[in-house]
Amino acid sequence: MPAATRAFKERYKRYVKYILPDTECASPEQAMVVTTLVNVSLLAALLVPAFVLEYALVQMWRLVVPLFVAGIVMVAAPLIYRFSRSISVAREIFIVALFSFKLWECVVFGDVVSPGAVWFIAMPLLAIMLGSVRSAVAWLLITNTAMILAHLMLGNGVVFPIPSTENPHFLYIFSHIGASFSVAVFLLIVENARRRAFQRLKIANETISDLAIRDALTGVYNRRHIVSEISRAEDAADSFSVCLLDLDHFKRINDNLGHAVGDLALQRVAVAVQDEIRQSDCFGRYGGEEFLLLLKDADLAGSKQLLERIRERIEALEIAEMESFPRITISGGVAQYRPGESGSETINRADQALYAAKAAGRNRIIFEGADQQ
Ligand code: GH3
Ligand code: MG
Ligand code: MG
Repeated sequence: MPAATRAFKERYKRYVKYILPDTECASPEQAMVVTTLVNVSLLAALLVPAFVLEYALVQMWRLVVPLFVAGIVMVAAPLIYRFSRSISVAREIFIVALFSFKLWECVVFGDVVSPGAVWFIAMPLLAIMLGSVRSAVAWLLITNTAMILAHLMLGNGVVFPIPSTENPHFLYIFSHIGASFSVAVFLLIVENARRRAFQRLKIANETISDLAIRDALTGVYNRRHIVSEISRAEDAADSFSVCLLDLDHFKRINDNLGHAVGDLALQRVAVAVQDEIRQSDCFGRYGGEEFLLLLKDADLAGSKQLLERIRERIEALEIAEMESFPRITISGGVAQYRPGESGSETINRADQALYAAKAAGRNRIIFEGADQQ
C-alpha cells in the first residue's frame, strides 16, 4: 500500500475514533452506523463544494448560499453525533439539511422538473444506511408528498427567473452524475459494512469454536474434545494408544509456592508436551494436573521414544518461579486400543498403568501389559 494511502487511512481511522471513542463501549452495530455517518459526511464534503462551484459558475446565488449552509450541516453531522450522543439526532439533521436544499432547488427551478429532484431518492436510502427503517419509511412519504405538492403549488413555471434555466442541460447532467455517483457510493458503503460484519462474525464463530475445544488455563484441548477424538478414532477402528500423564507431587507446588505458580507449572508442562508431539497426535488436559495424549498410527517403539522424550523434557524444564524447588516430573500410563473395546476402557487401562508408574516411584512411563519402562 502506498505511503500516502496508508497515511490517509490512519487519519481516517483517527477521525472515526474521535467521533466514536472506544470508551463508549459501542456495540458493533452502533460502530457500523457511526462509521457510515462519517462516510456519508465525507461524501458530502466531496460533492457539496463541486455543486457550490457549479451554481456559482452559472451565478445561481439563490442556490449557492443555501447549499453552502446545508453542506456545512451535513459535513458536521458526525460532530453533532459526537456532542449529542444521539445517532437519530445526527441522522435526521443530516437528512433535513439535504432535503431542505433539494426542496428549495425545486422552488428555485419552479417545479419538480428540477435537476435536484432526482436526489429525493437519497433521503430514505440515507435513513436506512444510518440505522432506521422507520425513518426511511417516513422520508419516503415526506419526499414523495413534497414532490407532488411542489408540482401542484409551483407547477406553473419558474418562480425566480434565472439565467441558468436558459441552459439547464448542464445542470441536469451534473446533478444526475452526482446522484448516481452518490447512490453507487452508498451501496459501496453498505456493502463494505456488510463485509466487515461478516468478517467479524466469522472471526467470532472461529473464536467460539476454538474456545469450546480448548482448556482455558493451558490452551491445549479440553477433556471433552480429546475424549471425542478418542471416540472418533475408536469408530474408525484405528490403531491408537492413549497415554495419561500426571504431574508428580503437584500438590506440593501449590502448597509451598502458591496456586499461581501451580498454574504456571501446568501451562509450561502443557506447552512442552504440545511442542514434542507429532501432527497426528492429539493432546489435551484431562482434568486437574492430568493430561491425556492420543497417539495415532504409532508403533510401540515410536511411542516409547516419544514419551521418554516428553518425560525428559519435563524434568529439564526451568521455571524461574520454582528455582529452589525440586524439578517437575511426570508419570504416565499408556494403553493400546484393543479392537472391540470402548475408548473409556482404553483410558481406564492407561489409568491403571499410570497408577503402577506412581507406585513404582514416579517420574516414569509404564506401558500397560509391560514391565516398568
Ligand atoms: P501424585 O504424584 O500422586 O499425583 O500427587 P499430586 O500431589 O500430584 O496429586 P494430588 O491428586 O494429591 O493433587 C493434585 C493437586 O492438583 C490438587 C489440586 O489442588 C491441584 N490442582 C488441580 N487443578 C489445578 C489447577 O488448575 N491449578 C492448580 N494450581 N492446581 C490444581
Ligand atoms: Mg499428580
Ligand atoms: Mg492426579
